[in-house]
Amino acid sequence: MKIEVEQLGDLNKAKEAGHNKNFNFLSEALTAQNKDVTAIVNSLAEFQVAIPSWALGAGGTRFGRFGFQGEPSNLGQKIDDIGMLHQLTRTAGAVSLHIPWDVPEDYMAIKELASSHNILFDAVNSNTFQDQANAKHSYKFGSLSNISKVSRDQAIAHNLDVVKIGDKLGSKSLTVWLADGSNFPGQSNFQDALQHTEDSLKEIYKGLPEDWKLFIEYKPYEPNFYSTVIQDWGTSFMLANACGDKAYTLVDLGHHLPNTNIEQIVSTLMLKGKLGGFHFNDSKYGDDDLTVGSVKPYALFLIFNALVYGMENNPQNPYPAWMIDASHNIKDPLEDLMQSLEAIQEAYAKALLVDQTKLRDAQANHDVVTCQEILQNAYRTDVRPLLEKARLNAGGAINPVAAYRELEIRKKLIQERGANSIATGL
Ligand code: LRH
Ligand code: MN
Repeated sequence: MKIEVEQLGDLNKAKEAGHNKNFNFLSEALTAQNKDVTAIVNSLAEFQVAIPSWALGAGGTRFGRFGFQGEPSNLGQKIDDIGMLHQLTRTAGAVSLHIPWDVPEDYMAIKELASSHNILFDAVNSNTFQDQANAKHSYKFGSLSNISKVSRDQAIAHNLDVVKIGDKLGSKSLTVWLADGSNFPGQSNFQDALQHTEDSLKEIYKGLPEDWKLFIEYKPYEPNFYSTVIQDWGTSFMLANACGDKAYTLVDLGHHLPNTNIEQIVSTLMLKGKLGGFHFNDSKYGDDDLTVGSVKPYALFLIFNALVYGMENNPQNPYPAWMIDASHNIKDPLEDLMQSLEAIQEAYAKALLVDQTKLRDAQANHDVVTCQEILQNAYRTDVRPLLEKARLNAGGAINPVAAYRELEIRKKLIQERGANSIATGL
């Protein structure tokens, strides 16, 4: 569904006075600190996050799923929903497809629809953690790591098919996440599993078009609960190096054991030129896939501080891929995604306020107190007027969630799609 530009204009009109007052106040304060407000606003506008095609309906757990009315029941409707998100936020300019959940029926039609919404195709995701109905060999005991060669070959072939699908859509990267591992001590030979995985990834790597990237996503546990073959950043980093220059590590924020220092992992990967991209979400315990910034916003800020430093000082690392990977168990998926996009932009804006030079000087003088002051001054700055300005400049909504509700978009989607339409995905 498309929102009429006039409708958006009217909604913004009602909020413009408040926005201008806050924006002018903040700009004055930041300009006094020699911050280039226009440059920061432009950086926010350029920062585009890919929306996961598998997170546009209600998610669930093994204990149940509470459906959300008006869900998109095909890829076209998913692209339409992302188009609506992009119209309001101006920062959701891409989609990350999951195969086979979202195989296009008509490639031309889907490409035209996506470009009509200014939506690009970011990384495509393979799926060797579920057995497809017509599958010859099961992934119950693994895919790329499986002791049985026929299962490994089937998984390699699937990944090469996913690359072909992405290539037809204009995608330039493949994300491989493996559920492979074991549930009990003694169940698998760790070395065989890792070596099979490395050899299998190298076969997939050989099939990558010249200008493509391979993202290797790690995760400590789930669905296997004793061991996971690609369990941590080090294993992913090792496998990426074994594959070659086009292979990188993908950091899913929810894929870390409690209290892991993720910003240090990000710094290390960027120094080594192997940070491929992100799956943004938040979590309290495990891979909870909660709204970005809803539980640990300061941790997200510290990660963006490491990212901004890396993007300014590590030309050896390519521009990372920004993607959300969340599951909406109780919230309206579209409102949840808008809150996540806001939290990502907010963390990025605050990180852009960190005076990296002053921080280096304070670090050099072991002035630990000043180091913290520099970080927390940035973090404690209410940057929301900058986000609003970036959206306004790009024709978006000053307040996307408020606009979504005032325009009764969910109600219209239910009228259009019915109450029982269900989205493919998690
Ligand atoms: C695994 C994961 C992976 C996706 C899946 C939907 O937990 O993060 O990125 O394939 O979620
Ligand atoms: Mn993920």
